[in-house]
Amino acid sequence: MATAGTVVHNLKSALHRMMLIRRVEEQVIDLATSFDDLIRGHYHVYIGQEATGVGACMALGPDDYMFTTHRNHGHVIARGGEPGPVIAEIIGRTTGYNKGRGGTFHVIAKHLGVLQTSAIVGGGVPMAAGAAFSARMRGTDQVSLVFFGDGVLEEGAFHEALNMSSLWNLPLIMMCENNSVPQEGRRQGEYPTSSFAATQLADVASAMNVEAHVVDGSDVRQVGELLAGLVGRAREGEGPFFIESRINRWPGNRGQFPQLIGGPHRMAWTWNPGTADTRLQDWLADSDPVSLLCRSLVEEGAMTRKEIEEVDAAARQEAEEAREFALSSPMPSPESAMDYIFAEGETR
Ligand SMILES: Cc1ncc(C[n+]2csc(CCOP(=O)(O)OP(=O)(O)O)c2C)c(N)n1
Ligand SMILES: [Mg+2]
Repeated sequence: MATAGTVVHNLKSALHRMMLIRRVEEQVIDLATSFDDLIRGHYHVYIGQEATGVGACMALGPDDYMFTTHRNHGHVIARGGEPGPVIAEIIGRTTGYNKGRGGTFHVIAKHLGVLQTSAIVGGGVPMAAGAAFSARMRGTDQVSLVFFGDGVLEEGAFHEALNMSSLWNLPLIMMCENNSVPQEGRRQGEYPTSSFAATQLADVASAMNVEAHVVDGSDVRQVGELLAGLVGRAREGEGPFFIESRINRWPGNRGQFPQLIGGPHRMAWTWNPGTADTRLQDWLADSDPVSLLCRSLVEEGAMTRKEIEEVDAAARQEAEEAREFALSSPMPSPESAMDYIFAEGETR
């Protein structure tokens, strides 16, 4: 049974994971902007969504499955991935989790139950339903959790997987990260575009007899507690479940490419949002999951500012070392271009 002590311990490790994600993503943005062609094409970061990934992954067991999207870096670290092989994968090095073959969109980590990723909007949901079906067929108690964005509800693959997983009571958890930007007349978290007919995303799941929940995506405790209950119930055969995690998008993620407004995050901004760039202030005060957790831990007397800053310094150092590890790792040789194409080859 969880005691107050274990709750604080879990929150400290959640804080560390969330800070690690943020510091690694800052390195990714720096690598993409300081070097030509190190990351080829587009890339996406998970800054501002850390509480959803970490809170959800805290609830999973070691044998469970996790599927992710174009924002996979943060999900893989939330699941326990090491930052070195994650950054190495992103920049295409042989020491990456997928030996540099996947790049930023495909940080696949089979040893963590991350069997595949999909940058196709909606692509992860049927794969996750398939893994849940496989667990059912094999008689295991594994759960399959899939992260996806609100845009996925516009894709047919989502609706087919929702329907089949409901009919078959699959141990599937559909975690929708709704980071849509609120528009006038809509409350935060309501879907703002004219290209989706439902106002409340959860209604879509409910119509398919899938139990649906809405959670504050800036609050790692809320996400963690909800998911702990749902993962346990999915294991007992009560799935599937749909969750809408409402996220106020990080202002640096509003353009086509991520932008570190005012540079890497400073802890002074956490303690006093008014010291940050004006574009960040409201977000830091009301919505930044890292800053909200830091301030609440201090207010509750669970940690001091100094202790929190030490956790951050450790995360920053890990991210810097991961960057150096990745940059000093070799690119795959041209002769190896045909390796790992077929299943009988060496896989990790
Ligand atoms: C089927 C498909 N259509 C379009 C795209 C291009 N695309 C990449 S990310 C993205 C936005 C997805 O929105 P959402 O699922 O809400 O995720 P977010 O980026 O907001 O986290 C789009 C349209 C794609 N990858 N796949
Ligand atoms: Mg979105």
